[in-house]
Amino acid sequence: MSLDVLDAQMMARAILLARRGLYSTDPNPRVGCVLVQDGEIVGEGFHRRAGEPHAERNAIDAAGPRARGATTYVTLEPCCHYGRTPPCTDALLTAKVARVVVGMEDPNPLVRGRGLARLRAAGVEVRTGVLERDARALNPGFERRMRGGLPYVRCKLAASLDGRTAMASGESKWVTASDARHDVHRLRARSSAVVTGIGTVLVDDPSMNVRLGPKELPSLSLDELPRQPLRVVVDTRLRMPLDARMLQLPGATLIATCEHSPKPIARANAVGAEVCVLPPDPAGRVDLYLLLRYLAEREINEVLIEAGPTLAGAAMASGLVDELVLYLAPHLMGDAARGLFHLPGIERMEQRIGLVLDEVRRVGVDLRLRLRRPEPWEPKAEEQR
Ligand code: AOF
Ligand code: ZN
Repeated sequence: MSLDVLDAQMMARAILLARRGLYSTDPNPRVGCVLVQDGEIVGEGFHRRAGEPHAERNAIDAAGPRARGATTYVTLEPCCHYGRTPPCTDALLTAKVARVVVGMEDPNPLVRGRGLARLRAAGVEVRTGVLERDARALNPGFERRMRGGLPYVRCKLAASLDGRTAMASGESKWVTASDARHDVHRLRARSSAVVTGIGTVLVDDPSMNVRLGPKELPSLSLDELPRQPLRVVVDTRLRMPLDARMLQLPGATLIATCEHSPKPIARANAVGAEVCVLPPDPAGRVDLYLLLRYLAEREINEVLIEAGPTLAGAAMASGLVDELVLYLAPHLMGDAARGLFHLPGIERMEQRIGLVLDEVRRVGVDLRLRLRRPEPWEPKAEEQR
Protein backbone atom coordinates (compact mmCIF):
# COMPACT_ATOMS: atom_id res chain seq x y z
CA MET A 1 0.00 0.00 0.00
CA SER A 2 1.37 3.42 -0.88
CA LEU A 3 2.07 5.88 1.90
CA ASP A 4 -0.55 8.27 0.51
CA VAL A 5 -3.24 5.63 0.75
CA LEU A 6 -2.20 4.56 4.25
CA ASP A 7 -2.12 8.21 5.37
CA ALA A 8 -5.63 8.81 4.02
CA GLN A 9 -6.96 5.60 5.56
CA MET A 10 -5.58 6.33 8.99
CA MET A 11 -6.70 9.96 8.88
CA ALA A 12 -10.19 8.75 8.00
CA ARG A 13 -10.07 6.59 11.13
CA ALA A 14 -8.92 9.60 13.19
CA ILE A 15 -11.84 11.64 11.81
CA LEU A 16 -14.30 8.91 12.83
CA LEU A 17 -12.83 8.94 16.33
CA ALA A 18 -13.07 12.73 16.50
CA ARG A 19 -16.77 12.48 15.70
CA ARG A 20 -17.31 10.63 18.96
CA GLY A 21 -16.78 13.99 20.63
CA LEU A 22 -19.34 15.69 18.38
CA TYR A 23 -21.76 16.37 21.22
CA SER A 24 -19.40 16.87 24.13
CA THR A 25 -16.12 18.71 23.46
CA ASP A 26 -17.65 22.17 23.25
CA PRO A 27 -16.08 24.78 23.40
CA ASN A 28 -13.03 22.76 22.44
CA PRO A 29 -12.65 21.26 18.96
CA ARG A 30 -13.48 17.66 18.13
CA VAL A 31 -10.16 15.88 17.61
CA GLY A 32 -9.23 12.26 16.91
CA CYS A 33 -5.83 10.56 16.90
CA VAL A 34 -4.42 7.22 15.74
CA LEU A 35 -0.91 5.83 16.33
CA VAL A 36 0.36 3.44 13.67
CA GLN A 37 3.36 1.14 13.67
CA ASP A 38 4.17 -0.76 10.42
CA GLY A 39 0.69 -0.25 9.08
CA GLU A 40 -0.95 -1.49 12.28
CA ILE A 41 -2.93 0.65 14.73
CA VAL A 42 -1.21 0.53 18.13
CA GLY A 43 -3.28 3.14 19.94
CA GLU A 44 -6.15 5.54 19.34
CA GLY A 45 -8.02 8.23 21.18
CA PHE A 46 -10.22 11.26 20.89
CA HIS A 47 -10.92 14.42 22.83
CA ARG A 48 -13.97 13.87 24.97
CA ARG A 49 -14.54 17.04 26.92
CA ALA A 50 -12.86 20.39 27.64
CA GLY A 51 -10.56 20.02 30.61
CA GLU A 52 -9.98 16.35 29.89
CA PRO A 53 -6.96 14.99 27.97
CA HIS A 54 -6.51 15.82 24.30
CA ALA A 55 -6.80 13.18 21.60
CA GLU A 56 -3.02 12.67 21.33
CA ARG A 57 -2.63 12.07 25.06
CA ASN A 58 -5.35 9.41 25.00
CA ALA A 59 -3.80 7.69 21.96
CA ILE A 60 -0.31 7.72 23.49
CA ASP A 61 -1.65 6.26 26.73
CA ALA A 62 -3.47 3.55 24.79
CA ALA A 63 -0.31 2.66 22.82
CA GLY A 64 2.04 2.57 25.81
CA PRO A 65 5.62 1.67 24.76
CA ARG A 66 4.43 0.95 21.20
CA ALA A 67 4.12 4.70 20.61
CA ARG A 68 7.88 4.86 20.16
CA GLY A 69 8.75 5.25 16.47
CA ALA A 70 5.07 5.32 15.48
CA THR A 71 3.32 7.59 13.01
CA THR A 72 0.73 9.85 14.65
CA TYR A 73 -2.41 10.71 12.69
CA VAL A 74 -4.27 13.59 14.25
CA THR A 75 -7.16 15.58 12.77
CA LEU A 76 -5.92 18.89 14.24
CA GLU A 77 -2.38 20.18 14.62
CA PRO A 78 -1.05 19.19 18.07
CA CYS A 79 -1.12 22.05 20.56
CA CYS A 80 2.09 23.56 21.92
CA HIS A 81 0.62 25.67 24.73
CA TYR A 82 -0.46 25.11 28.31
CA GLY A 83 -4.25 25.34 28.38
CA ARG A 84 -6.36 23.24 30.69
CA THR A 85 -3.90 20.47 29.81
CA PRO A 86 -0.15 20.40 28.94
CA PRO A 87 1.11 20.70 25.31
CA CYS A 88 0.56 17.66 23.10
CA THR A 89 3.78 18.42 21.21
CA ASP A 90 5.68 17.64 24.43
CA ALA A 91 3.71 14.44 24.96
CA LEU A 92 4.50 13.31 21.38
CA LEU A 93 8.19 14.12 21.74
CA THR A 94 8.42 12.34 25.09
CA ALA A 95 6.71 9.30 23.56
CA LYS A 96 9.30 9.51 20.74
CA VAL A 97 6.93 9.23 17.79
CA ALA A 98 8.76 9.37 14.45
CA ARG A 99 6.25 11.03 12.15
CA VAL A 100 3.17 13.24 12.57
CA VAL A 101 0.41 13.55 9.96
CA VAL A 102 -2.27 16.18 10.55
CA GLY A 103 -5.55 17.05 8.89
CA MET A 104 -5.49 20.79 9.45
CA GLU A 105 -3.62 23.56 11.20
CA ASP A 106 -5.01 24.56 14.62
CA PRO A 107 -6.67 27.97 14.02
CA ASN A 108 -6.20 28.86 17.71
CA PRO A 109 -3.87 31.92 17.71
CA LEU A 110 -1.95 30.26 20.56
CA VAL A 111 -0.99 27.42 18.20
CA ARG A 112 -1.43 28.25 14.45
CA GLY A 113 1.53 26.42 12.99
CA ARG A 114 3.73 26.61 16.07
CA GLY A 115 2.91 23.05 17.10
CA LEU A 116 4.11 21.73 13.74
CA ALA A 117 7.17 23.99 13.78
CA ARG A 118 8.10 22.66 17.21
CA LEU A 119 7.81 19.05 16.05
CA ARG A 120 9.87 19.73 12.92
CA ALA A 121 12.53 21.52 14.94
CA ALA A 122 12.80 18.41 17.12
CA GLY A 123 13.44 16.26 14.04
CA VAL A 124 9.98 14.75 13.64
CA GLU A 125 8.76 14.29 10.07
CA VAL A 126 5.54 16.25 9.57
CA ARG A 127 2.88 16.09 6.87
CA THR A 128 -0.17 18.39 6.84
CA GLY A 129 -3.42 18.75 4.95
CA VAL A 130 -4.38 15.07 4.72
CA LEU A 131 -8.18 14.85 4.20
CA GLU A 132 -8.20 18.51 5.15
CA ARG A 133 -11.74 19.17 3.95
CA ASP A 134 -13.16 16.43 6.18
CA ALA A 135 -10.96 17.42 9.10
CA ARG A 136 -12.19 21.01 8.84
CA ALA A 137 -15.81 19.89 8.60
CA LEU A 138 -15.48 18.54 12.16
CA ASN A 139 -15.08 22.02 13.61
CA PRO A 140 -16.62 24.76 11.47
CA GLY A 141 -17.57 26.80 14.53
CA PHE A 142 -14.27 26.50 16.35
CA GLU A 143 -12.43 27.58 13.21
CA ARG A 144 -14.75 30.49 12.47
CA ARG A 145 -14.55 31.75 16.05
CA MET A 146 -10.76 31.45 16.22
CA ARG A 147 -10.17 33.10 12.86
CA GLY A 148 -13.07 35.51 12.53
CA GLY A 149 -14.46 36.15 16.01
CA LEU A 150 -17.89 34.89 14.97
CA PRO A 151 -19.68 31.56 15.44
CA TYR A 152 -20.62 29.29 12.52
CA VAL A 153 -24.32 29.91 11.96
CA ARG A 154 -26.86 27.36 10.76
CA CYS A 155 -30.43 28.31 10.10
CA LYS A 156 -32.88 25.42 10.30
CA LEU A 157 -36.36 25.54 8.86
CA ALA A 158 -39.10 23.02 8.19
CA ALA A 159 -41.70 23.58 5.49
CA SER A 160 -44.15 21.88 3.21
CA LEU A 161 -43.15 21.22 -0.38
CA ASP A 162 -44.69 24.58 -1.25
CA GLY A 163 -42.48 26.35 1.30
CA ARG A 164 -45.09 26.88 4.02
CA THR A 165 -44.27 26.62 7.71
CA ALA A 166 -47.65 27.12 9.37
CA MET A 167 -51.30 27.56 8.48
CA ALA A 168 -52.66 31.11 8.46
CA SER A 169 -54.04 30.41 11.96
CA GLY A 170 -50.52 29.66 13.20
CA GLU A 171 -51.17 25.91 13.45
CA SER A 172 -47.91 24.14 12.69
CA LYS A 173 -47.82 20.78 14.51
CA TRP A 174 -46.33 18.94 12.75
CA VAL A 175 -45.00 19.97 9.37
CA THR A 176 -42.31 17.28 9.19
CA ALA A 177 -42.45 13.73 10.56
CA SER A 178 -40.61 12.28 13.54
CA ASP A 179 -37.36 11.24 11.78
CA ALA A 180 -36.78 14.81 10.61
CA ARG A 181 -37.62 16.14 14.06
CA HIS A 182 -35.08 13.74 15.60
CA ASP A 183 -32.54 14.97 13.09
CA VAL A 184 -33.15 18.52 14.33
CA HIS A 185 -32.43 17.39 17.88
CA ARG A 186 -29.07 16.08 16.71
CA LEU A 187 -28.38 19.49 15.13
CA ARG A 188 -29.29 21.13 18.44
CA ALA A 189 -27.15 18.70 20.40
CA ARG A 190 -24.03 19.61 18.42
CA SER A 191 -24.71 23.35 18.68
CA SER A 192 -23.31 25.60 21.38
CA ALA A 193 -26.37 27.85 21.24
CA VAL A 194 -29.88 27.72 19.80
CA VAL A 195 -31.38 31.06 18.81
CA THR A 196 -35.03 31.91 18.38
CA GLY A 197 -37.15 35.05 18.21
CA ILE A 198 -39.61 36.41 20.74
CA GLY A 199 -42.40 35.96 18.18
CA THR A 200 -41.90 32.19 18.26
CA VAL A 201 -41.74 32.19 22.06
CA LEU A 202 -45.01 34.14 22.35
CA VAL A 203 -46.85 31.86 19.91
CA ASP A 204 -45.34 28.40 20.54
CA ASP A 205 -43.69 28.61 23.98
CA PRO A 206 -40.94 26.26 22.71
CA SER A 207 -38.57 24.28 24.94
CA MET A 208 -35.54 24.69 22.67
CA ASN A 209 -33.78 21.83 24.43
CA VAL A 210 -32.22 18.55 23.35
CA ARG A 211 -34.55 15.67 24.04
CA LEU A 212 -32.46 12.77 22.78
CA GLY A 213 -31.16 10.02 24.97
CA PRO A 214 -27.70 8.41 24.81
CA LYS A 215 -28.94 5.78 22.34
CA GLU A 216 -29.96 8.39 19.81
CA LEU A 217 -26.73 10.37 20.02
CA PRO A 218 -24.02 8.11 18.61
CA SER A 219 -21.23 9.19 20.89
CA LEU A 220 -19.14 7.53 23.55
CA SER A 221 -19.10 10.47 25.87
CA LEU A 222 -22.53 9.97 27.23
CA ASP A 223 -22.37 10.31 30.97
CA GLU A 224 -23.56 13.90 31.02
CA LEU A 225 -25.59 13.96 27.85
CA PRO A 226 -27.47 15.66 26.62
CA ARG A 227 -25.42 18.81 27.15
CA GLN A 228 -27.97 21.57 26.69
CA PRO A 229 -27.03 24.34 24.27
CA LEU A 230 -27.41 27.91 25.49
CA ARG A 231 -30.92 29.07 24.56
CA VAL A 232 -30.96 32.58 23.11
CA VAL A 233 -34.12 34.62 22.56
CA VAL A 234 -33.87 37.68 20.32
CA ASP A 235 -36.30 40.00 22.06
CA THR A 236 -35.83 43.66 21.09
CA ARG A 237 -38.38 45.07 23.52
CA LEU A 238 -37.96 42.50 26.30
CA ARG A 239 -41.40 40.93 26.06
CA MET A 240 -40.26 37.51 27.26
CA PRO A 241 -43.00 35.93 29.41
CA LEU A 242 -41.62 35.21 32.86
CA ASP A 243 -43.35 31.83 32.85
CA ALA A 244 -41.96 30.74 29.46
CA ARG A 245 -41.44 26.98 29.36
CA MET A 246 -37.74 27.16 28.48
CA LEU A 247 -37.05 29.06 31.72
CA GLN A 248 -38.18 26.04 33.75
CA LEU A 249 -35.79 23.63 31.99
CA PRO A 250 -32.20 22.60 32.76
CA GLY A 251 -29.67 24.74 30.89
CA ALA A 252 -29.26 28.50 30.55
CA THR A 253 -31.44 31.02 28.70
CA LEU A 254 -30.10 34.33 27.44
CA ILE A 255 -32.36 37.16 26.30
CA ALA A 256 -30.77 39.50 23.75
CA THR A 257 -32.56 42.84 23.85
CA CYS A 258 -32.27 46.56 23.17
CA GLU A 259 -34.32 47.36 26.28
CA HIS A 260 -32.08 48.71 29.01
CA SER A 261 -34.52 49.73 31.75
CA PRO A 262 -33.40 48.04 34.95
CA LYS A 263 -36.83 46.85 36.10
CA PRO A 264 -37.75 44.40 33.30
CA ILE A 265 -34.16 43.20 33.26
CA ALA A 266 -34.29 42.51 36.99
CA ARG A 267 -37.59 40.65 36.55
CA ALA A 268 -36.06 38.43 33.85
CA ASN A 269 -32.98 37.82 35.99
CA ALA A 270 -35.22 36.86 38.91
CA VAL A 271 -36.66 33.94 36.90
CA GLY A 272 -33.19 32.77 35.94
CA ALA A 273 -32.75 34.39 32.50
CA GLU A 274 -29.57 36.19 31.64
CA VAL A 275 -30.08 39.46 29.78
CA CYS A 276 -27.68 40.92 27.25
CA VAL A 277 -28.41 44.51 26.18
CA LEU A 278 -27.20 45.33 22.68
CA PRO A 279 -27.48 48.46 20.53
CA PRO A 280 -30.20 48.29 17.85
CA ASP A 281 -29.42 47.85 14.15
CA PRO A 282 -30.58 50.56 11.69
CA ALA A 283 -34.05 48.94 11.64
CA GLY A 284 -34.32 49.30 15.43
CA ARG A 285 -33.98 45.56 16.17
CA VAL A 286 -31.33 43.61 18.05
CA ASP A 287 -28.19 43.84 15.91
CA LEU A 288 -27.52 40.23 14.93
CA TYR A 289 -23.90 40.86 14.04
CA LEU A 290 -23.22 42.27 17.51
CA LEU A 291 -25.14 39.40 19.10
CA LEU A 292 -23.00 36.86 17.23
CA ARG A 293 -19.79 38.68 18.22
CA TYR A 294 -20.94 38.57 21.80
CA LEU A 295 -21.71 34.85 21.57
CA ALA A 296 -18.28 34.15 20.06
CA GLU A 297 -16.69 35.97 22.99
CA ARG A 298 -18.57 33.54 25.21
CA GLU A 299 -16.90 30.67 23.33
CA ILE A 300 -19.99 29.77 21.34
CA ASN A 301 -18.79 27.80 18.29
CA GLU A 302 -21.91 26.66 16.43
CA VAL A 303 -25.20 28.53 16.48
CA LEU A 304 -28.49 27.04 15.33
CA ILE A 305 -31.19 29.56 14.44
CA GLU A 306 -34.67 28.05 14.75
CA ALA A 307 -37.00 30.92 14.17
CA GLY A 308 -40.06 32.19 12.41
CA PRO A 309 -40.10 34.22 9.20
CA THR A 310 -39.11 37.55 10.79
CA LEU A 311 -35.87 36.50 12.47
CA ALA A 312 -35.04 33.88 9.83
CA GLY A 313 -35.54 36.52 7.11
CA ALA A 314 -33.44 39.11 8.95
CA ALA A 315 -30.70 36.54 9.50
CA MET A 316 -30.64 35.44 5.86
CA ALA A 317 -30.67 39.06 4.62
CA SER A 318 -27.80 39.96 6.98
CA GLY A 319 -25.43 37.55 5.25
CA LEU A 320 -24.48 36.11 8.65
CA VAL A 321 -25.92 32.64 7.97
CA ASP A 322 -23.30 30.13 6.83
CA GLU A 323 -25.60 27.19 6.28
CA LEU A 324 -29.29 26.71 5.70
CA VAL A 325 -30.78 23.35 6.68
CA LEU A 326 -34.20 23.03 5.15
CA TYR A 327 -36.53 20.09 5.81
CA LEU A 328 -39.27 19.72 3.23
CA ALA A 329 -42.33 17.58 3.87
CA PRO A 330 -44.07 16.00 0.89
CA HIS A 331 -47.34 17.85 1.26
CA LEU A 332 -48.90 21.10 0.11
CA MET A 333 -50.24 23.65 2.55
CA GLY A 334 -51.49 26.15 0.02
CA ASP A 335 -50.69 29.79 -0.51
CA ALA A 336 -52.80 31.07 2.37
CA ALA A 337 -50.32 29.42 4.75
CA ARG A 338 -47.22 31.21 6.08
CA GLY A 339 -43.92 31.32 4.27
CA LEU A 340 -40.34 30.69 5.36
CA PHE A 341 -38.74 34.12 5.23
CA HIS A 342 -39.96 37.65 5.62
CA LEU A 343 -37.72 39.46 3.14
CA PRO A 344 -39.12 42.92 2.52
CA GLY A 345 -37.50 44.87 -0.28
CA ILE A 346 -36.83 41.94 -2.60
CA GLU A 347 -38.72 42.82 -5.75
CA ARG A 348 -36.45 42.07 -8.67
CA MET A 349 -34.74 38.85 -9.67
CA GLU A 350 -31.32 40.43 -9.25
CA GLN A 351 -32.11 41.04 -5.55
CA ARG A 352 -32.64 37.34 -4.84
CA ILE A 353 -30.56 35.72 -2.12
CA GLY A 354 -28.61 33.06 -3.98
CA LEU A 355 -27.49 29.87 -2.26
CA VAL A 356 -25.38 26.87 -3.21
CA LEU A 357 -26.88 23.43 -2.73
CA ASP A 358 -24.44 21.21 -0.81
CA GLU A 359 -26.48 18.13 -0.01
CA VAL A 360 -29.87 16.57 -0.67
CA ARG A 361 -30.94 13.69 1.54
CA ARG A 362 -34.07 11.84 2.45
CA VAL A 363 -34.78 11.76 6.21
CA GLY A 364 -37.63 9.35 6.83
CA VAL A 365 -40.51 10.51 4.66
CA ASP A 366 -39.12 14.06 4.38
CA LEU A 367 -36.35 15.71 2.42
CA ARG A 368 -33.37 17.56 3.89
CA LEU A 369 -31.50 20.18 1.90
CA ARG A 370 -28.25 21.70 3.08
CA LEU A 371 -27.30 24.96 1.42
CA ARG A 372 -24.64 27.56 1.97
CA ARG A 373 -23.82 31.05 0.94
CA PRO A 374 -21.79 31.32 -2.23
CA GLU A 375 -18.18 32.21 -1.49
CA PRO A 376 -17.54 35.89 -2.19
CA TRP A 377 -15.34 35.02 -5.15
CA GLU A 378 -17.88 32.70 -6.71
CA PRO A 379 -19.52 34.11 -9.85
CA LYS A 380 -23.32 34.29 -9.87
CA ALA A 381 -25.06 31.29 -11.42
CA GLU A 382 -25.94 33.29 -14.54
CA GLU A 383 -22.32 34.12 -15.21
CA GLN A 384 -21.32 30.48 -14.98
CA ARG A 385 -23.59 29.45 -17.81
C1 AOF B 1 -5.08 19.07 20.38
N1 AOF B 1 -5.77 17.95 20.64
O1 AOF B 1 -7.56 16.91 21.35
C2 AOF B 1 -7.54 19.24 21.36
C3 AOF B 1 -6.80 20.40 21.05
O2 AOF B 1 -7.66 24.12 27.43
P1 AOF B 1 -7.19 22.89 26.73
O3 AOF B 1 -5.94 22.33 27.33
O4 AOF B 1 -8.25 21.85 26.56
O5 AOF B 1 -6.75 23.34 25.25
C4 AOF B 1 -7.71 23.71 24.32
C5 AOF B 1 -7.03 24.11 23.03
O6 AOF B 1 -6.20 23.05 22.60
C6 AOF B 1 -8.03 24.33 21.90
O7 AOF B 1 -8.42 25.67 21.81
C7 AOF B 1 -7.24 23.89 20.68
O8 AOF B 1 -6.38 24.92 20.24
C8 AOF B 1 -6.45 22.77 21.25
N2 AOF B 1 -7.29 21.58 21.24
N3 AOF B 1 -5.60 20.26 20.57
O9 AOF B 1 -3.94 18.97 19.95
C9 AOF B 1 -6.99 17.98 21.12
N4 AOF B 1 -8.77 19.31 21.87
ZN1 ZN C 1 -3.24 19.24 22.74
